[in-house]
Amino acid sequence: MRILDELKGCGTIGISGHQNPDGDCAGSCMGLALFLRKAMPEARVDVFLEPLRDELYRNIPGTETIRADFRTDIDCYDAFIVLDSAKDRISAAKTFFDRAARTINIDHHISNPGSAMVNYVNGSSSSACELVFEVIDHDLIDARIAQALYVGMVTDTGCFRFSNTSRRTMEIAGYLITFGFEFPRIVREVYFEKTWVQQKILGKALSKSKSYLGGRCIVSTLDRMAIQALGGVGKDVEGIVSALVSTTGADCSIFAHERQGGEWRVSLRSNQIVDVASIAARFGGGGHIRASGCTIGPDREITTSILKMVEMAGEQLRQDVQDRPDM
Ligand SMILES: [Mn+2]
Repeated sequence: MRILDELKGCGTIGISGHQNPDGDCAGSCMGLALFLRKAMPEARVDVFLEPLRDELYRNIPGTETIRADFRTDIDCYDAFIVLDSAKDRISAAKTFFDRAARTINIDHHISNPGSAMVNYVNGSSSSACELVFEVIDHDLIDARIAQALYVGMVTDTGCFRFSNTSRRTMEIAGYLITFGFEFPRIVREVYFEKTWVQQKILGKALSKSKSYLGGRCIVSTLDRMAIQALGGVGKDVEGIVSALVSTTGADCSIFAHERQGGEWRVSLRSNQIVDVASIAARFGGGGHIRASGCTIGPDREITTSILKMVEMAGEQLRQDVQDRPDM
């Protein structure tokens, strides 16, 4: 797909991505918007996204033009583009999408059935930003566009660590950094940096963690009181479950934190063997083999539920040993 061919004759273009936008969502929307504003100077390009986390707002160029209030004076956009998700997760932008004369969906989630008139969905791509790079004209890329796309690639590949990182991903990232933006700062601020409160919460979770299955499953929990006592809120627990699974000898981790109303949000990770999606599914949740989550309602006892999850992980680990051929 060449995006300029798809948008020929369009005077008004809307762009949106999923709710609770991450680096890939915001980076792909802004990367594409900055490109279109340059390639089609006569056209009006509006971006609609929920408010961004501060580190994304600062590190993705052009974010000050985002319409976070989802207001516009345009009734029907000539074209509306959804990035990094299907049309069902774009909150208030759904109205603009439904009214638009032409709709386009660009996404790298394999579950996306293609929800627009024109679809470019590639489940083997690392990120929506990688797909945006493929559809724009490369002679118009500048440092701002390159930086926006780089942020998304860093976010969705875990800094080029996850298995979705391909040779093509590295080639594109290598090309983008030649535009001379400050990429070490982006990796630090977007990927590694935590607030002091978040660091203290992580410390608390690590210090009270428990080791099960001979060190192959590391578990920790934080109730609301514990998070509040350190000055934090629910979203400050992000990344804890990954820190737990990075323990030597561990294959999986479980982290649960209490939300309003006595509900617990449980996150599960694994490195190589345990299929945490199947465990989460047994508790009404879901996700990927290596990263999943579920919610345990107030009617269920969290400690008992977690012990059941550990038991299921243990069964999988034992099965794995049995399945291995004799050396
Ligand atoms: Mn993405």
